Amino acid sequence: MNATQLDQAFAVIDADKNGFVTLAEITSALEGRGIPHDAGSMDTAFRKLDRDGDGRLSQAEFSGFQEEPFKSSFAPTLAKLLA
Ligand SMILES: [Ca+2]
Ligand SMILES: [Ca+2]
Repeated sequence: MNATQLDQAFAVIDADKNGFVTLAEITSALEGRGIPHDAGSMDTAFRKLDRDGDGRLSQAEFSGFQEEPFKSSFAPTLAKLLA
């Protein structure tokens, strides 16, 4: 998944188009498309990526999914949002 695809996944997940994604938006995007994921590890990753702790991920924070240790676990899952 490249940077463009990551931006596209962000746009798909950001259902209310406010420029931030919440854990609820991520979960709903994945579940709405029947994409299997581990809710517990997604929750853990979300908290780690939320560097300013405001409970939502900016596009910059979201780009952390592109970096290890998150990339191997989550990039394939997020890529399915674009399929
Ligand atoms: Ca949003
Ligand atoms: Ca944040």
